[in-house]
Amino acid sequence: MTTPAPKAQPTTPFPDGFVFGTATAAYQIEGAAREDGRGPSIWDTFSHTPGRVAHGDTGDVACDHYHRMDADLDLMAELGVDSYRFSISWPRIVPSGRGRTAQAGLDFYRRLADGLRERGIRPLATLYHWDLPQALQGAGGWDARATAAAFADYAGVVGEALGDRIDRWTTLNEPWCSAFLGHGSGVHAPGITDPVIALRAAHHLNLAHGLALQALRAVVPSGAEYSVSLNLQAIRPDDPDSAEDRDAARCLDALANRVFTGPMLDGAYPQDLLDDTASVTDWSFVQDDDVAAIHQPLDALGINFYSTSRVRRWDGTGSSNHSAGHNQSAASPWPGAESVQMLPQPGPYTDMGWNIDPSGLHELIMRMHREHPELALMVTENGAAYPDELSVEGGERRVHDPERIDYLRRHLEVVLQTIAEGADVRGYYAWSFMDNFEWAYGYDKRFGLVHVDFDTLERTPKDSARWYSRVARSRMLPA
Ligand code: GCO
Repeated sequence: MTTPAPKAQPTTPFPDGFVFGTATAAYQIEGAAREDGRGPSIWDTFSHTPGRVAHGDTGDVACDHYHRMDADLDLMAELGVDSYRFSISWPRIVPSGRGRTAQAGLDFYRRLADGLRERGIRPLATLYHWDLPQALQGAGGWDARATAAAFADYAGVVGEALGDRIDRWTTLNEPWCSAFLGHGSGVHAPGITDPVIALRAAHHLNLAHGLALQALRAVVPSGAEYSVSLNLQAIRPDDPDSAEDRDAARCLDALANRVFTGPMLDGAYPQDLLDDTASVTDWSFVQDDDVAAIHQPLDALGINFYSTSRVRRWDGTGSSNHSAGHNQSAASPWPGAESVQMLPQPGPYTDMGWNIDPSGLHELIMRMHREHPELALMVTENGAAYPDELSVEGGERRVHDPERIDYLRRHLEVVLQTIAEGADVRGYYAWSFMDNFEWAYGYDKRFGLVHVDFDTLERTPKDSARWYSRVARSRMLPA
């Protein structure tokens, strides 16, 4: 009989060395889209295409972080976080995707890394958070194998220039979204809806990850740590006693999770994934040594978590309701899963319409711990959008966001619980440091700890920022 794990108390301190961080991504905050030699990315093209993004919003200005970096870092230092996860904009460094590099772009991230270190905040750099240089899209984008090699070259350039001051690297952010929202449902850039391309893109992203790790390790001083951030999905069968519903969950688990963890962590694509998608593709785009190239050692796995999914076997009548859950859409992003129906989840919901269920985070952390006990884990994104209201009280600007505090607290309680149960969870990054460009939703959805007025660009820490600051400084959840 196994002894039940002790129940973590909210007053249990987080372990020594546990990292409290916040996260952002380049296109969502930087603005300065045409400055200092930056080339256009697929998100510039997509956001400037009418009908793609709510209200026609673009990242042209975003939070104007490119020009306000120092003030933003001061604000971050006031929060007392240990680490900041940001992304490097590929088209700012290599404007055409391959070839000539832009020194000004490298200088910006050098100043960012130095500014963080001066303030005692450890940088964690993501190399790809969806802003593929448009010139590469013109040459096929993630549908083209050569994009993986171009990514490795870019990783080498960045590692060479910044490896002396950044020692935590993430290759890709949420390749599921790049592959399946970008090429399956088409709600993200480049807006393609083709199941074969979606699967090929997934493979080329995997290959890019493996080649980039090799390129980084060749130039970055030893001792650096490497990871990838996956939006692993907690997929539950509607009726756990139904073999058909369990099989539907297995099918989506392969397409959402194991299509990445298979080659990256286990060194093989799962057979059931190949079987399920056989009517779509024979996977002949996977060449002989690809999986070995993808299967590189990792120091940590980043998990991005927001909500859960529920599925059942579908007889093809009615709507398959693919709109449920995090970052999914009305058109199906799931190639080969025509007989799977996504079901609406019970609430409560955030402003995204995503259900709140921290048990999904518990499930995913414990699963990864079980399957890869040697792998350190980090929650590299977790957070909630709410329609925040700014008020002025006694001359002071305030944003009261108790729901967001509750969301963060409940997920941090789960993190403590998984640590008590033996999982090696090293850190937690709240998404996001500040309100920003929420992809197809534009500026409508606010995930920040810090409020941004998108007319004046004024920043106001929300109550959740004060709360998170207490957590980061005291290393425990306040009673
Ligand atoms: C993602 C991205 C972030 C999002 C966040 C909220 O998960 O989609 O990594 O860029 O803004 O997740 O949707």
